[in-house]
Amino acid sequence: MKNQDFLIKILDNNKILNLEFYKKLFLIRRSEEKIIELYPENEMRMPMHMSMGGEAIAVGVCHALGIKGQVFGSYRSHAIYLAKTQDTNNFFAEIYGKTTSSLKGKCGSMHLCAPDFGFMGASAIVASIIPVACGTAFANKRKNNGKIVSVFFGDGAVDEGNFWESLNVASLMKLPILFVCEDNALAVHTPRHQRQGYDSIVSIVSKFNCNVLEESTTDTEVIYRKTCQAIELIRTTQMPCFLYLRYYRYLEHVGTKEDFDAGYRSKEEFEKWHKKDPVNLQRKKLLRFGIEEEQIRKLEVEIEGRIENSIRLAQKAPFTEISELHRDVFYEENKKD
Ligand SMILES: Cc1ncc(C[n+]2csc(CCOP(=O)(O)OP(=O)(O)O)c2C)c(N)n1
Ligand SMILES: [Mg+2]
Repeated sequence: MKNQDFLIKILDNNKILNLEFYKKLFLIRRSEEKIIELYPENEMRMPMHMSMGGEAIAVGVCHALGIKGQVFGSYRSHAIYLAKTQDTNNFFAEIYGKTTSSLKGKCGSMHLCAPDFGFMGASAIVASIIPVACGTAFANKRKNNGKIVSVFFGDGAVDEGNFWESLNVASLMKLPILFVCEDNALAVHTPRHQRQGYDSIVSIVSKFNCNVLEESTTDTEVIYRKTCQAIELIRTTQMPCFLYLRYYRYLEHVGTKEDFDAGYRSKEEFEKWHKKDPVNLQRKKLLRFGIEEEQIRKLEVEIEGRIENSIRLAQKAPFTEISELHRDVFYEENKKD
């Protein structure tokens, strides 16, 4: 292949990759915007921890891991679920608590999972999923199946013993695991500097037998490439990797509203981050690649149609029968107390 053809091929591949990122980012953003619109109707009967602002992390990391890559998340996992599955039918059926969801409405927004797509589970107890992810990584290592587990958690999870014990075990046992710390500098309303007796988590984790990478960006492609580097490091060094990524949470800790009047953070800070909003940034990138505005809009309309349709189906679907309550859950049938 001539040099020029080779360059064109690379550019084409990059364009396809970035288009793929945009489709996922837009799907996640519009799905959450619909939740904001419809939540006040009180038909989605569950707390909502929105991903808005952090979409680039879920899309970049999950794309690098691929469908087979196993991931675990927290109660803030809408973006991970949709990045992994792009399945808005199941997503909306689940958050409307309906039987048409493959989870039958028993998990809700905080405990989303899709094992067929490698999204293995999520927990609302801060940091509690990290040791579960380590256990899965240990099983993969024992089976020698080449799989890499990734676990997403917030900066608040780093305040928990569970995190440090897991990091220690993963470093000691050389587990094939990618720790993804999504740092929005807040645990509910408490800023990081009021909770942590050190300045840099990265410098402490570096003392473990664990690779460390960090990035502060809203560019999905940069996060994707960092994750590819992390996966390569896990494979070549046979050690875990800690990927530290900063982002800004757009909405209140739980709920669908902005909370800049709550007094713990400023609108100016939001505006600074919003200038480099991950979805807008990616859209501009597509235009720079020469993709026409009309083409992008067509794509967006198609995705919006899919979301609207999923919502209509979810609204019309029946609730799960009471007889389902104890199916698919750990339950001691004969326990009498
Ligand atoms: C073990 C435990 N302690 C306290 C809580 C209450 N709680 C829910 S979310 C949260 C903050 C977690 O912050 P972070 O891990 O940074 O995640 P973020 O919400 O910022 O995504 C706390 C303290 C909990 N769910 N679990
Ligand atoms: Mg946080």
